[in-house]
Amino acid sequence: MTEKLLVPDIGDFENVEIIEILVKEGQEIKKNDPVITIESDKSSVEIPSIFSGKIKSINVKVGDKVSKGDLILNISSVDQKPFYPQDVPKNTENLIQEAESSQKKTQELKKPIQKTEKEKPEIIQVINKGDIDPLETSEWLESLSDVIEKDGNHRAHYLIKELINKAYMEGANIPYTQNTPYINTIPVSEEKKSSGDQNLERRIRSLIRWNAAAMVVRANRKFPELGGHIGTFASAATLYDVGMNHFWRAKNNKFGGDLVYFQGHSAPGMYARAFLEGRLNEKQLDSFRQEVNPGGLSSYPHPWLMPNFWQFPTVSMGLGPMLAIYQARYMKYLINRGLIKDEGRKVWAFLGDGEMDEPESLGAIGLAAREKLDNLIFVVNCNLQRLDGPVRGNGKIIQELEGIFRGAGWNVIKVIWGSYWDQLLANDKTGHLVKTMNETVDGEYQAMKARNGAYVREKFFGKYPETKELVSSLSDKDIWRLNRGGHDPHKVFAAYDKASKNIGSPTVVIAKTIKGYGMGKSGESVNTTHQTKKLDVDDLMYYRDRFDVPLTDEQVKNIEYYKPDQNSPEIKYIKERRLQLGGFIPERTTYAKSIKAPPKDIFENMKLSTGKKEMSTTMALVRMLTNLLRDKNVAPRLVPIIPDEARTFGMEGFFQKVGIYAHEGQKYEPEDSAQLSSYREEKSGQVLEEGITEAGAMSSWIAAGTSYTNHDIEMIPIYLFYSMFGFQRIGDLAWAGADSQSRGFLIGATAGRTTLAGEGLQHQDGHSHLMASTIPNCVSYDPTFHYELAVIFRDGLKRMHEKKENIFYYITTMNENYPHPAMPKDKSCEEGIIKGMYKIKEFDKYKKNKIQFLGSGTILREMIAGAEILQKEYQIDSEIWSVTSFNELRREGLEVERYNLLNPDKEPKMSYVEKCLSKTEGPILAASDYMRMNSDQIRPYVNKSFYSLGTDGFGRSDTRKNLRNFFEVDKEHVVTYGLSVLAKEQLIASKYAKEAIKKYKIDINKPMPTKL
Ligand SMILES: Cc1ncc(C[n+]2csc(CCOP(=O)(O)OP(=O)(O)O)c2C)c(N)n1
Ligand SMILES: [Mg+2]
Repeated sequence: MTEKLLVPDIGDFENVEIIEILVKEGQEIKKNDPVITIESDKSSVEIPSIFSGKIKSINVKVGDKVSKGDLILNISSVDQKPFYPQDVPKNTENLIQEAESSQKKTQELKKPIQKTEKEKPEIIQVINKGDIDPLETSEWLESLSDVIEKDGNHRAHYLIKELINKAYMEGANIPYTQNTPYINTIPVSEEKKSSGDQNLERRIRSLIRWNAAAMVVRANRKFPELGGHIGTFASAATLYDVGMNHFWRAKNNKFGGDLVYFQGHSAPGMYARAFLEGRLNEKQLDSFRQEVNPGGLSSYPHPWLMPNFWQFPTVSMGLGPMLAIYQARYMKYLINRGLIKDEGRKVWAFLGDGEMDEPESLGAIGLAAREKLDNLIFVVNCNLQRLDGPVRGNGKIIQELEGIFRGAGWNVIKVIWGSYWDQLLANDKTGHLVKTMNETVDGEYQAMKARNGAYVREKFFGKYPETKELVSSLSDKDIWRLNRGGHDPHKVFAAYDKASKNIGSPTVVIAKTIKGYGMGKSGESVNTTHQTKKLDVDDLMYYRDRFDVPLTDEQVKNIEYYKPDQNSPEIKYIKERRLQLGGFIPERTTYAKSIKAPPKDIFENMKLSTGKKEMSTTMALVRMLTNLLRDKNVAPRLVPIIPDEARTFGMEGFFQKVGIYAHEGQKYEPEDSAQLSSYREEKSGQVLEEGITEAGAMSSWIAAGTSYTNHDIEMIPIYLFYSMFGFQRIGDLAWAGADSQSRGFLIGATAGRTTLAGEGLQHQDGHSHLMASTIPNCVSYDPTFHYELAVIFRDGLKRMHEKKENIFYYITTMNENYPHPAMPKDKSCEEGIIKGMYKIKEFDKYKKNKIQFLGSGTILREMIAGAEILQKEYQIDSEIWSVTSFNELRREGLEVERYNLLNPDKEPKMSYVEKCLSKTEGPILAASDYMRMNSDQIRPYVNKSFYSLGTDGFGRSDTRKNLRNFFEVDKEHVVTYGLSVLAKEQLIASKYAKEAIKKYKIDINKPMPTKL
């Protein structure tokens, strides 16, 4: 049966040009195979076949303009019924999905609720004050206790919810509560007990504490300038230890490994553990914070500096939480796309309570809940202090965080009180203890731990006669021993156990601890704890005694490390535990296979002239990506990342082509479902459509760019953004991405100060290249023509993903449409493009005066136009150089210069810039759509007069023409300044320049654009 394949609904476009025919007559094709590519002035999209079969005839050719309903080809179809993707009965699909998920839910509900043996009935707190009918209250509460006892928490929860619903329906005013009482979330009866040897674990923990502190103190004794932290790890030691001994599974040949984001300045604790594990030696510990010589330990987790150890840079507060969320999301993305197995791996992130002040820390928690990231566990160490003092002196950080995370849909587990409190809480029949706990603010809690038992008795328990009575039989010492949840391995174990088993939502464990735990007067719970890095002998003795470290006084005075013998129970235990959990953590390895760069011919059409056809480099990039999606090696590994700007960049074609990643699939029929580029969400979708979050998009880019180590699969992230909302917005994340050795492409689209005509000051970027240049492993380019882009991109693919160089690319693309010439035939052109400059054109008709023009990005075209005028109207010759990267040129120049200075007796080397320009004639005028500093970068490497034009100053909205005139980078200014430069060099008379100023109506009294 012969079928006609027609042009489908392509949205608002008509008469769209065909730029590629992807099939031949006689060819067998399958449903969904692309047959032609069409291109509007903004984007290019492939049209897929809706039949399988053999192509009988093709009715269109490249260059034809087509609209909806036009015949593309005839095909002898083997299909019984044509398949229209847009005809998928979404409702039916939804029904099936709903049925499946409700079935799953019922199954989950049916799962027997694990009944734990209860020693005694649940205690319900009763506060009598203000209760008009205490008897009725206690009947209700008893009923609730019975339900919990008989049918479990789920049933109780259900009944409470129903009661609340009913109350709403009846019009009752329900008080809003975001908090639970200030007690542990997990009742004692439900605590899972650790199978670990608690005595041995405590001894090990004590040694780790000691060695961590010793390492910091020793370093500072040698070099007081080095700094370091003791108090932070001291507060978090148990939180880490329980994870290390029982929960965190390492990567090995059988398992992908859990990913742990360690709190940056708790690094000393990780080194101290690695020392006991035999991974680091004393010499290395003694090189803490001395990283210049090999073997030093980095101050904080920096994968760049310790590439076999640290996996995640976290010390810039707020980045860790975001990166961890997007890492967990990316892990699910890889699973849902079928690229890695679902092994139940987890992402753990350790955060400080002060760190939660950072907007970034909380900025993505909604996404984590929305995407049901049950592979994510946050542990917030609430030691109630940050650097200067209390985090929430007048409030309670734990309650505040509980409310925020609960509101966002997280599973919240509070670990506030240690086991010594259990009995007291059980005896709190009047509820006054919990009342006191609720009423006491963090400032008081902190102060109490800086004092003693008597103080706590008076200030805390002394508030009510009932609480005073509760502790009447306890000594001050007993009261002092009442511990906090985060220091109690039992409570921490129970919390981690519950967190790891939680399904359907991310979990946050909010643990209460003491900053500088065990440091005594030198720094326990005092406002200056954070800065303590020196301990005197008395402090050290106290610390040793507090944790029973088996060192003599002499050894303490020498601040010796303590490492038990290889065969000691401690070392055997620590190793055995890690062996059970698959290996050491942290450890950074990679077993990813490289991705073969696509053959050159995939980019071949980008080396041809576009003739009269105009297009932007952004469009050329999208074309190129569409081509890459046909390369079987590259296609599945591309991770296109867009923060809600796909349409701005003409990438909407990707929605249908590869789908938008959505963990729930698509539960609705999109409004534009009948169109070719309709909004298609899919569980296995490839595009990460992030919504409006550049920080989130960058975090995804980092997750994908480090996939080769964290998931052992090399991926190619390509993140497209408004260039102004790149480095300027997420600079710190870019730095962390560089530290993480991310590989991938950052595309600063709509780039430059004058290409984005209408948008104005906040949108127009004239400095992103300068910011890119500050990152040592960021390779950046500002290409003008499509072939330059193709050469650069292919080289990037090769360097990063085939040869595994730890670099990343920043490429700017513009949204200005213009025709693109063919790539010059000169063999050195490709090399020049990659190195940063090549000669693109020469005017040499008159052989009198010559000037060298160096242009980059869109301004290169103004230079070419200006040079043409100079030739025609002023008989001035010129050579025009396309500078694809001032940044790369400068880097090479620096290196050569350094070599020459360090080798004064050797033949000097020539920088690439010098090689290009030293034999040329005339002065140099360079320009780009960025600040003058961009082109000024290469000034030192030329032995000629050098002048720069650029777009220094605030952007503003206007037409491109007016903007270029304003910033003095249009062809008229190129001509005028060119003449002026030649006059200054005394090569021509100044009258020519003066005439040009008049002719082009240039106001010489206009202030510098930087002042306007
Ligand atoms: C973005 C950023 N700003 C400031 C700092 C400096 N800084 C290091 S630790 C710290 C206090 C951290 O307090 P908290 O998060 O409560 O951690 P704790 O040490 O109490 O566990 C600050 C401000 C930083 N590392 N990163
Ligand atoms: Mg803190």
